[in-house]
Amino acid sequence: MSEPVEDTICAVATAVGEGGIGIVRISGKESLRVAASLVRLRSGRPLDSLKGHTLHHADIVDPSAVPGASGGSRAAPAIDEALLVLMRAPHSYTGEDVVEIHCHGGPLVLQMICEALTRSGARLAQPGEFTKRAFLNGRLDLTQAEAVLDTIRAKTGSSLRLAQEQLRGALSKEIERLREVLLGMLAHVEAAIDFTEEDIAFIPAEALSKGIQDASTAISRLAESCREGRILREGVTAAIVGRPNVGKSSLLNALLRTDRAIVTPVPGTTRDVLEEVLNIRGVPVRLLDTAGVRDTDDPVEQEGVRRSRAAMEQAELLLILLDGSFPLGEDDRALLAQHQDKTRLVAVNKSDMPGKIRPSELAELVPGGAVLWISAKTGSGLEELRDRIRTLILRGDFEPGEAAVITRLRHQTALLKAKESLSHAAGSVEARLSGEFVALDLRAALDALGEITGAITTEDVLERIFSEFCIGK
Ligand SMILES: Nc1nc2c(ncn2[C@@H]2O[C@H](COP(=O)(O)OP(=O)(O)OP(=O)(O)O)[C@@H](O)[C@H]2O)c(=O)[nH]1
Ligand SMILES: [Mg+2]
Repeated sequence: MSEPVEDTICAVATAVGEGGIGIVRISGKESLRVAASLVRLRSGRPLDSLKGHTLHHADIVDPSAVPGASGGSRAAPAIDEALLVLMRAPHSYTGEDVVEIHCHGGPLVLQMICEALTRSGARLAQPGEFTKRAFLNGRLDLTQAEAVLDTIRAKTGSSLRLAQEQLRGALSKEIERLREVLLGMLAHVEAAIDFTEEDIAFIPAEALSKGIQDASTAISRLAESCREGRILREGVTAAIVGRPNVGKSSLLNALLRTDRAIVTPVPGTTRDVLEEVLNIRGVPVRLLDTAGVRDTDDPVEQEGVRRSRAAMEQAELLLILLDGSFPLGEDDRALLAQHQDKTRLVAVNKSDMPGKIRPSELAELVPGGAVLWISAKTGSGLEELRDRIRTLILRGDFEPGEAAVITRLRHQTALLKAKESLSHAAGSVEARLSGEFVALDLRAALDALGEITGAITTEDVLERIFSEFCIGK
């Protein structure tokens, strides 16, 4: 664990650029003293007489701008008029004394305030340092700190719901529950070691094996939720692919409900890969529109086709589009034969025109046979397409909030480590080895679980997690 935090930090907490309001946040033992050097309350009261969780009208002045002017000088020129929020330790985000200056959101005003604060003894905060202090002071555990970042970055309602569940402790509680179970078993095993001469079986080997097995199953289930958690947090990349003129760009436009991509009756219209992020039933999807794939002598189109193939490699989901107003061609068949290992969705477009493709001939070419008939022009079938994309990506009817979910590889790695230790423990029980071996592995599993919440952590891990944050959070 780190040393206790001694210094006082400050940073602009609002986004860079012009805004109606800008907030400078100060946290640490010296927050009040540092703020007092440039804050004059309209009430005339000194800052240290104020109660926590109160709001005050104030003038912010720059004492350094007047030669010889001290902190209390009336001659110091004004930087801005502001509202000051005071939160006393431990009842603040960081658990320390926190002062927030809510001023006008101009970059110069905010910069001048931060400069004046640093001259008075505060230090500019590192990225995520306020949240790191909240963690070090026990206000949040690591999964909750990560959820703060996920809340800021959430792109869809489902991503936000997941982040909020985690912030409220859904994952922490599940990890804590698992730790309690393991601690219970460890207590029995250790008691049995201490009393070994009396040969008392504190917990029968069968019951111990079953307990370890159950905990291991729960850990596996949680580890598997990483896929859904990461998808909601980070999104997935989906590429619309097909031969020229099947309506790929029309489909991108229809899903986006804008005229983003050029659409013409000329085959080979799209040359570059276009990219847009959209919310499909709560899943953030990075959708790629690609050039139609065919053999061509045109060097520009050849480059487009090369990029389409690269997009196909990169995408986690392939939306293979066919043109229902034409019979299936060789290009279509070749495309359907590729990338069968990827998650794929086959859709037949232009269902508003007389159909030239028979469902039965497609059934042979599409493993599983699931094909959708849609029309990018009329919008027919697009709602079902959205449903299918979500079901395919999230595998089934996953809903955030129903069970604890992990959202990072960091969580999954720790869970798998815990599972491995449990499997060693189970082996020792089976082989009727001394309880000390079992206890060792149970403790290793407990430590691995503790890494998730930060009960066990290192400065490296903290550095990695908090450096992802913005400054001021
Ligand atoms: N009737 C009908 N026409 C469509 C539909 N979708 C697209 N089209 C037409 O098909 C033609 C080609 O559409 P695009 O969206 O440019 O096709 P694309 O697959 O992007 O073509 P490339 O960029 O050349 O590979 C245009 O004339 C569209 O208006 C549809 O659902 N029904
Ligand atoms: Mg196109």
